[in-house]
Amino acid sequence: MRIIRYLNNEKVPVLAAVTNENEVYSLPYRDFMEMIRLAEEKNSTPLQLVEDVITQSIPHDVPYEDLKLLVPIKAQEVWASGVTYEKSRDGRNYESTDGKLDATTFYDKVYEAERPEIFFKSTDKRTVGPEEDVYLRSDSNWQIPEPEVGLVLSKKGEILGFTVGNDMSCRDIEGENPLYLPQAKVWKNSCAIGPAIRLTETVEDPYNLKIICRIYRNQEKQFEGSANTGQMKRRFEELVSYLLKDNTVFDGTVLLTGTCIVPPNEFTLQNGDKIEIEVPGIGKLVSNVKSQVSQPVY
Ligand code: DO4
Ligand code: MG
Repeated sequence: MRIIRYLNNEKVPVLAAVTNENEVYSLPYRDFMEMIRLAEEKNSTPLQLVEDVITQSIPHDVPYEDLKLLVPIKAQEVWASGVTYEKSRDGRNYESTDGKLDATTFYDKVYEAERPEIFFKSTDKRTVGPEEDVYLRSDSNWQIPEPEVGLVLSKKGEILGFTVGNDMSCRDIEGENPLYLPQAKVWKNSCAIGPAIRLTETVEDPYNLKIICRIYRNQEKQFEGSANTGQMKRRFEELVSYLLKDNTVFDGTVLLTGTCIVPPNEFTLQNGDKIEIEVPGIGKLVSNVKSQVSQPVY
């Protein structure tokens, strides 16, 4: 069972459930977290709550594919984990050593260490949803999407659901100096999540989720890569436990869990590219890449 938000004909955001058969049922809750809280109050589960609504209603007459989807949750904060897959470690080693690796790096160490890398990625205002624009940084010449599975968390750290995320990244800025990480990761529209949240109770094996990334330029596919969460070095609960340590975590926080797909080293995103990140069973997150003119907002 997946939970989405879409814009109805009156331009009002509506929460809805999508079944495995892609039938859409509007839900009588303002947002994802209201549904979770209500399930808790009723001593029920989110899945049970949704199934009760479904048995008492009829599916939407507009097909899922035709809905104007919105970001599935307006997460106050998005955090991210890094170097949780070998592929990311190798990519970071390449960009930080100009491909001339001859010693142990920070990235080798964090891949092996007990403490994972966790960083602040985004806020609600910087995060976009399906079919929206992700922006390029004007001071970077080497930018890529990072396709990642995202965990939707309660403030207590329960994993309420799984979504798809894009941790847009500047390889040149991070490669120049790891202290530049916040600039390599955080800017306007540098994070996308969606199109849906798959309820945890309906995910059979979270360590067997396939992730596929495709990048198109002028309608032609420039890149396709795939990976599986089974390749991850760490456990989801382990990442969540470090995020929670001595921290205030808000209901509906999203934690991205690291990338395992890195386009070839000579590849950089361009204005007009289209990115598709698909996790079968959750959905396909489509983003349009746009250059932005660097304008300070006062
Ligand atoms: O150390 C940099 C961050 C790496 C990252 O974002 C990832 O592995 O997904
Ligand atoms: Mg990442």
